[in-house]
Amino acid sequence: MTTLNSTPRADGFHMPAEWAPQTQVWMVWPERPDNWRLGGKPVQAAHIALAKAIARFEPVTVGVSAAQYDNARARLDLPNIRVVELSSDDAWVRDTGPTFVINDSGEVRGVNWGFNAWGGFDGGLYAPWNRDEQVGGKILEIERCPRYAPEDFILEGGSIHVDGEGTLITTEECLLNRNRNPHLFRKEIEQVLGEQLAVDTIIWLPHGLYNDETDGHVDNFCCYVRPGEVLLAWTDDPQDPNYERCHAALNVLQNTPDAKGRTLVVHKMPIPGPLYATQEECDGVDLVEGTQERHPSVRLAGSYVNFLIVNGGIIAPSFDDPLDAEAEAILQRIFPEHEVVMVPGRELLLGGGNIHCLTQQQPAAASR
Ligand code: KQY
Repeated sequence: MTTLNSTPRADGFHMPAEWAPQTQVWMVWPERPDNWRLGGKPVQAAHIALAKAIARFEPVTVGVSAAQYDNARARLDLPNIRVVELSSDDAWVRDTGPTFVINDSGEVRGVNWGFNAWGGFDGGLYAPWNRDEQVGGKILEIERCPRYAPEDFILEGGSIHVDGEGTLITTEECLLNRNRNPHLFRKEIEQVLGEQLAVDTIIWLPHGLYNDETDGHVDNFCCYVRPGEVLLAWTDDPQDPNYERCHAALNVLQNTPDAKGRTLVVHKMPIPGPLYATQEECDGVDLVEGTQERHPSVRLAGSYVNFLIVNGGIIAPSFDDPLDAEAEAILQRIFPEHEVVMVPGRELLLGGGNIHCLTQQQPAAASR
């Protein structure tokens, strides 16, 4: 595999926005029994529904362990879905996969970040994570994409969103957490992001969503919907622990010009629930020391913002919640040219994330 010594910015590459044309979406088969209840069987059904929904719009590749290969291959024998053997520690390819970058002459490369399972031995979610750490490099090798591998830098794809025009949104709660890159100051983190993704302006939201076990990934809280416009998870209820978080984020978003000098338009998306796992759902998860325990008293970080943009479609989670219809209507209003498809997201949420966290789009670089 070719590892480049330069940086994407120096070579004329940048991270495109999610709405840029894509060649495929990557997913990784969920199976670890200390994260997914009942040996992963309910979430595997939800994962198949998700892969099918995406495959209506573009090809999907699902990476699967040797142990689950036969099962996944048989169940995913569906149009537009490719299955490849790929070891991992869990299914969160948004975070373990590469961040693809493109240039103006039709080339695609990848940034292969360091990964420490959302905090290593200081609040991380499981150990070991060595198979997860290899996922990005393996995907790039399968795709014959040259890779950049920034040294000594931990980053998960779910902790950033870009507009493709020079601005990146992230959260202080995650990127400035001492369990990610404690050896770097904010300015140094900004420099790495600037070089690796070719962004000029970083908008720092103080927090992500309450109880998000990733330490507040932005992809569960706020995302770009087009240049100059974002969608923010929102509550008007001062009793909701998200109230302060949402209002603090709105304040930053309305007062930080982007790289093009624009003041952002902020759309609001209600937060479902509050949602909780049932005792039965928690009891279905294996207890393993060092892995996140599940308890019915702990509010789940459910969010409609955790959706994926594909070619012509928006794939968003539903939660059997009274707000599902409103969320779908908001997405359809914001994306009038896309078909909004709601996919059951509860089983995905029980594992600690949702659709955006479980997918990684691969951009198609059209020659200009
Ligand atoms: O949401 C994500 N990006 C990852 C969540 C990991 C949860 C592991 N239990």
